[in-house]
Order: sequence, then C-alpha cells, then structure tokens
Amino acid sequence: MKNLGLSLISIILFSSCTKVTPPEPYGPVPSERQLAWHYMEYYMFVHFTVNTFTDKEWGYGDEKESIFNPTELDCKQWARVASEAGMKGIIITAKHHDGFCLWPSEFTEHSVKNSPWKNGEGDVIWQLRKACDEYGLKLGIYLSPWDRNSAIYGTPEYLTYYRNQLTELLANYGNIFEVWFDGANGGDGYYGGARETRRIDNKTYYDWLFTHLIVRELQPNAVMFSDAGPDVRWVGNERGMGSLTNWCLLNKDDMYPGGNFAHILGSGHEDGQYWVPAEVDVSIRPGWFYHKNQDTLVRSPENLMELYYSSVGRNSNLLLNVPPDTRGLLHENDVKALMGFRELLDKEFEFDIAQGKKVTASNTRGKEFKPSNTVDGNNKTYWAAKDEQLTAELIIDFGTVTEVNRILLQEYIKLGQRVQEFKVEAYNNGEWIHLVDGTTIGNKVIRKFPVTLASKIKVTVTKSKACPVISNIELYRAPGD
Ligand code: FUL
Repeated sequence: MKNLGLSLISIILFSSCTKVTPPEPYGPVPSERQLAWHYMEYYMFVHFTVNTFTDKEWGYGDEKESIFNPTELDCKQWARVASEAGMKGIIITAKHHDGFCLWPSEFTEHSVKNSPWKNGEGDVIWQLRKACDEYGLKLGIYLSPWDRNSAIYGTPEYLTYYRNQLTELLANYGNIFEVWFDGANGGDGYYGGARETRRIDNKTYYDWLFTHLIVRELQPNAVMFSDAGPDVRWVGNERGMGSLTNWCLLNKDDMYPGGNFAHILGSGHEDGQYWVPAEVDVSIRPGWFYHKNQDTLVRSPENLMELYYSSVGRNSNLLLNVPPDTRGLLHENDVKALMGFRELLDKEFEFDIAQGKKVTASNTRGKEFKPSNTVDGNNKTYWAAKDEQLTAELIIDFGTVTEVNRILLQEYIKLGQRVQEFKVEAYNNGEWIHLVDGTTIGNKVIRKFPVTLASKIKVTVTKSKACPVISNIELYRAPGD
C-alpha cells in the first residue's frame, strides 16, 4: 500500500513537472479591444453630409443647412447591404471637415436639426445605430477635428467644442467599436464668416492625450484610429494598398494625426513599442462622397477582390467606403459591385483543402501545441515550437495529389507578432517546388501562386523573433488559373 501511494505521488509530481507551458508573449501584444477589431476584418465606411448635395469632396463650411435634404434616406438599406456583403460594421462621417453634424448636436446650429430633412426632427446617427443593431453590425464614428464652419476653430475653446461633440456621440448612441480621427487640414474655410486661412500645429493644437481619455472612459471597448493610433493606424495611402511587410507594431510616441508619416505607416516598425495595426481605407468610387458623374466608375467585383488581397491578405483590416447618394441610399451600381465581390469571395475560399489533414512539424513544444492545431478550423488553438527554436517547418500531407493556388496563414497574435520571414513549397513527383517567399504574417496573410499539383505543402518559418506560434493554415484551389 505504502509503495503504491508513493508511486502515485511520483506520477502526479512527474506529470505536473512535464506539463508544457505556453510560450511567453513576445514584445507588444494586442489589447482585447484590438483583438475584437482584428477579427472584424472588413467593414463599411459611409461618407455622407452636405457634400453629397453640393457635389464636393471638401465642403468650405458655408453650406446652408437647407441643402441637406435626402429624399429617401434609409440606414436600413445601408446596413442590409453591408451585412449581405459580409461586412461586420459601419463607420460614418458624423461630422466631416465642413462642420455639418448628422446628429442634432446641442453645441451648434449647423446640423440636421436646421435642415428640411424630417422637418429638422431627424438624426442620422440614431437611425444608423438602430439599423446596425437590426443587422448585427457594429457602429463606428468619424468626427473630423478640422471644422471649417466653426468660428472658434484654431482657438483653445474649439477643443472644448470638439470634445463636447465627441462626448455626445459616445454617450448617447450605444456601443461604438471605432472612433476615427482624421488628420487632414487644408487651412482655409468659412470659420463663422471670417473666410480666412487658419493654420494650427498638428503636433500640439489638439492635445490628443486628453481627448483619448474621453474615449477610454465612455467607450472602453472602442479602438481609436489615426495616423498614429493609439489603437489602429492609417496604412499611409488611400489606394487600398497594405504593405507586404506589415508589423502591427509602431513607435508612436513622436507621431500624431496629420504628421508626415505615410512612408512609415505601411510597414510599421519591426521594433515598435506598441501594438498599432494597420487599417486600409479606400473608396469604391474615385471620390469619398457621392458624385453622379462617378456612377460609371464604381470598382468592379474583381477589383474589390484585389483590394481584399492587398488589405486583409496583408495583415490589415479593410474599411471600404460606399457613399450614399442624394436620395440617401447606396447606389444600385455600388450594391451590385459589392454583391458580386461577395460571390467571388465565397467562391475563392469555398473549400479549405488543409482542414483536418495530417500535419507534422520539425519541432513541437508539446501535445497541447500540436501541429494539427493549425488545421483544426479553430484559430484559438495553435502550434508552437520550443522556446529556443527560431526556425521550423510544418508539412501538411493531403494524402493525394491536389491542385492548390492560395495559402492563408495566421499567427496566434495574442502572444505577439514574431515571424520575420517564411517560405512555402509544394511536394510533387519526388521534389519540393518553391511557391512563395514572405516576410511578416501577423493576424493574417493570404498569398496567391499559380495552380500547382501537390501532395504535400511545406511552410517554413526561416526567421522569427521568438519561437513561432501559428494558429491557422488554410489552402485553397481558387477558380481561374
Ligand atoms: C481624408 C479626408 O480629407 C477625406 O475627405 C476622407 O474623409 C478620408 C477618409 O480622409 O483625410
């Protein structure tokens, strides 16, 4: 009995000693609100204001409230289209540079309350809130810091005005997932009748840290976007181009909205001190606002598919702008393009060849971190190498020769972004053929390669800051060559 007791104790002790611990996080890691944002991937931008009716991109600030008069405004149509397109939320220009507010702000007369729309009783933000709830979408707001209508723009008092408006939006419209701080400022404007040029110092004028506190207090789950984060960064262009090398990391301390940082924002900083991932903002039309003469210039479904590859496929989220027209509806041509894109997307990623297949690794940390975690259709589980291992190979064995032309990879970013270089090869007829060379992975990369016959695919992490931690590998045979 005594002996049996002892050996039981030693078994318990032994097994607790051999329990494998997960890798320690490496470098900055995403907050919960950023993780939730990463999972959204694709959502709609809505640019709508007096510009829709004046046919302009930047209103001067002297537009009469009476021109805002959409005849059939229907936020439910926006939300239905967004949801059917596969989007997860909508971010709206509650106030653009012209200063006109889409909600009846108590701090200005320059808003929907003095427009003919619904006899001044309407509130676009509230309508959109309800529509988003109905379609299971999240709501975000864009509140332009530059205000060409405000008489006090450029003075310290304007900051109080701006923060009051921000507070109205954050306190009265339910949960907000993203607050968009734009960096543009062209200087001249109406400014309450002064009609002059007002220059501000982007670095100091807005006192951003104080404004950020308001967002944190009223909407702790919201991420804040700007050129410099703090939670999500601009990608540095409006052409829909994410960077092939894309670190979710940024040394943002000396950066600010409207600064000259576009050249850095695509790739981020490999040694960045903060987790600030990139968002690709791009319009479905040449302009951000609706212009009738652009009805024939809406991007095609194929073009939108390319945008998807250059954004979501490059470790960024895609914020696709679809501007309502003067009726207050998304135009038929835009809706058609979005639905066409959705169809292409569904076909492109219809069947994951890798899921459930046999996977082996050159190195594995322990059974909880087994290689098959990368193909179990669950990106909360992951394969990890041992700590000292900075390179490793994973081989997915299809068991039979299969055509393949796309690969999707994900790091388990809760433990930080680690991979610096990787390559992908295919095995057929007794040899390994090179398919793809890559640098960073992060939340997600998707890469195309020519249709290849393969019985196995090998993913090699050739350089990593710390032991690689991969949550997901998917392989597809997308239509076409
Ligand atoms: C820019 C603005 O000036 C454009 O009008 C648009 O809102 C775009 C998304 O951001 O900075």
